[in-house]
Amino acid sequence: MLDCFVAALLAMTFEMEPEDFSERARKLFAGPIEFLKSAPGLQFLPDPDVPEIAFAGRSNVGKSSLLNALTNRKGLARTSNTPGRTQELNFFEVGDPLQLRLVDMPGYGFAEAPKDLVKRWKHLVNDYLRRRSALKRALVLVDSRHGLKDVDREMMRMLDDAAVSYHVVLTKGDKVKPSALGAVYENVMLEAAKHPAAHPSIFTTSAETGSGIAELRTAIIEAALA
Ligand SMILES: Nc1nc2c(ncn2[C@@H]2O[C@H](COP(=O)(O)OP(=O)(O)OP(=O)(O)O)[C@@H](O)[C@H]2O)c(=O)[nH]1
Ligand SMILES: [Mg+2]
Repeated sequence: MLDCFVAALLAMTFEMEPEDFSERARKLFAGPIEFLKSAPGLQFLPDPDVPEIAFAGRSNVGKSSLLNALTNRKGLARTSNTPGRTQELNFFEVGDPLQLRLVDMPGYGFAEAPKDLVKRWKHLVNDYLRRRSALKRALVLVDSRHGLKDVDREMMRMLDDAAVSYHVVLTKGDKVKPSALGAVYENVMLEAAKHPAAHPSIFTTSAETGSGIAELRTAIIEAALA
């Protein structure tokens, strides 16, 4: 009788133990990951059958590079020095069996963007953010050298309005001295705290050195699969 009670108690304790998301994240990101498709409009989206995590940020901020660093694959997402290279919603499938999708969104805010392109981008992204039930979290990438710009604030408001929770992620951390990085981090923290959908955890990353990448992987898995 007592044995049964102890066994039940043990089982409960075991069940209640928090999952080790970092180990789960490490395994998933080391496993099968494939590019699925580029969607130029909502009618081309895959079935919303698994959780999605979307990557947003100014053109050239390092979205595609971060995707490659997270997945440890150099050429998974196309990177380039030409702003505005990514124009569609690019879907990447993680896990076999499929566990989640990463979505590389078109970059915003480059000076020479034609007006109709900006308009098209806004429609596509806004529709996706507002209608996609599978979207569990967004990452708003911000260049460590520049901090938040008005276009980033606009993106954050768009996410607030669509009620999509997001992490601000500082990119290219290797390009900034630690003291300057600390100041940018502080400013971003203070400003993000005023946005209803901004998550309090902010990440500092470098696709070049790999710093902050494992932590971000864990946050992604926690947001998608918790
Ligand atoms: N030093 C350094 N360079 C980086 C880092 N991340 C990206 N870059 C460089 O920044 C440039 C732009 O990177 P991308 O990953 O193509 O940027 P993107 O945000 O996907 O750009 P679009 O698709 O045009 O919106 C490339 O030359 C990258 O090599 C980083 O962490 N450190
Ligand atoms: Mg890109």
